[in-house]
Amino acid sequence: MKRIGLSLIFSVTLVITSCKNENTTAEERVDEHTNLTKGLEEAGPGDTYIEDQELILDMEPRSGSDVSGTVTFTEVNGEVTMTADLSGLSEGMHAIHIHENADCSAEDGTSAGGHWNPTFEDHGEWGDVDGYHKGDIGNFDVNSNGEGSITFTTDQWCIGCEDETKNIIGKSVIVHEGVDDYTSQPSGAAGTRIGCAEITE
Ligand SMILES: [Cu+2]
Ligand SMILES: [Zn+2]
Repeated sequence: MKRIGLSLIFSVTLVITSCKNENTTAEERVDEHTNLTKGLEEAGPGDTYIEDQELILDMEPRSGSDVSGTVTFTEVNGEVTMTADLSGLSEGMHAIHIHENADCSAEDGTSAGGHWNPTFEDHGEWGDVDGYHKGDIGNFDVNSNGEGSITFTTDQWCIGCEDETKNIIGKSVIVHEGVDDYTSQPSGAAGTRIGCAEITE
């Protein structure tokens, strides 16, 4: 399942400004707010709006695993948020990265290539002053039911923009059996690739 949603959300500032009537009750303000939002959705060209883009990807099992779930990317106001909701994993910490190719065809996920590293830095923990890959999301925890989730937000990615040091389209999300040690080169010694999702529009 892949879905691209493109919706227009009108400026929050406009809505908040218009809801500042101190003589109304909270309930009335909610009504006012709802009506105003409806009104703005029908507004004409030239009005302020924020473009909101969303990709929903299925995580496919690799290397004989039972991994499943979804990975969602949403871009709002120059920031991309990734949310992965996964199951079928072993309990404990697992690495998750963006790898350089949108190609999950290999049974062991190796077709996805190495970590996405458009700025040619060393592997590391996200934000490390000594460098890190743009795909170095990190680790997430999985409970005793085999379920785990992670939410990650950054302004260093975009969905389909011109800047190839930021554009996540054409890459893939890989989940590993092991833990990223944030030190070993070139990929944190995270082990077998047990899940793969191609990031395509
Ligand atoms: Cu990886
Ligand atoms: Zn890396």
